Amino acid sequence: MKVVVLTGAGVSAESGVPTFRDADGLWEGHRVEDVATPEAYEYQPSVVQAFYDERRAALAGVEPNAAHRALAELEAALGDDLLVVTQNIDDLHERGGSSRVLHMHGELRSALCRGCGGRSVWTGDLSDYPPCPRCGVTELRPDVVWFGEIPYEMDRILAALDEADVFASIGTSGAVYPAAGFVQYAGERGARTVELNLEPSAGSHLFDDARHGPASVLVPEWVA
Ligand code: BJW
Repeated sequence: MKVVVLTGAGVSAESGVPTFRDADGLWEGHRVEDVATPEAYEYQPSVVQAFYDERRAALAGVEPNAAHRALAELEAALGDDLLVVTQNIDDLHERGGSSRVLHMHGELRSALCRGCGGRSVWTGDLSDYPPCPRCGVTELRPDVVWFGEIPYEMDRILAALDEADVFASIGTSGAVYPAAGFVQYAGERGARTVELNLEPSAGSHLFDDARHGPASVLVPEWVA
């Protein structure tokens, strides 16, 4: 049985990582659609860099929760037949024991060179942006996907959805495309679709099965 799991901010919420669109969302009063853009970075690079520096530093103080661990157990059972596609830029799936993880919106622990396009391990600290290890130019930016940019790994994700018997969406509001379209894409190709989210998402009606509650409870139940 081939399974594709899509995760969003809700899967890390109980680890203490804020979500984007809940009341105590990440951008403190700003709509994420207004600030998670290349234009916002052009206009106020130091503000945006500081925001990601803070989130990178905060990673050290959070741990994977029962939902991350349950998905690692599912990988132990299914092996290559499980693929986790995460919109999250934290590393909690990996620290929870998963290895088959695609970060479609990038990663906090990675840097992207605006000069050569190379991706490298992030080594900078607050406001200390090192030169690109590949081309030597100091043009590193957070390696994350902002609105208007193309998410990573789309070919591999769509290929996995083509083959999936089950598609599960966990802890995501369904507000952002292309991830929000995966349920329809997978369903049309024969996958059984399930939503596990605190509350009904924007596309909840598109799923064959929708279960609502905290991921730390729902995911272990679903995996068992
Ligand atoms: C719990 C819980 C608990 C809480 N347990 N659950 C018009 C129509 C259609 C599309 C577009 C359009 N206009 C523009 C577009 C495209 C645009 C888009 O979607 N815009 C929308 C605003 C409409 N998309 C893009 O631009 C994307 N690129 C693109 O489309 O390129 C074209 C292309 C695609 C494919 C192939 C070829 C070409 C890029 C989108 C980039 C999004 N970037 C961000 C920032 C990343 C870096 C960072 O982290 O800072 O990604 S924005 C932000 O939203 C972040 C997230 O990954 C993403 C999704 O958020 P998520 O994870 O769903 O979080 P929340 O907060 O929204 O929801 C949390 C959920 O958890 C809630 O439902 C809670 O209830 C729940 N929850 N606690 C379980 N304990």
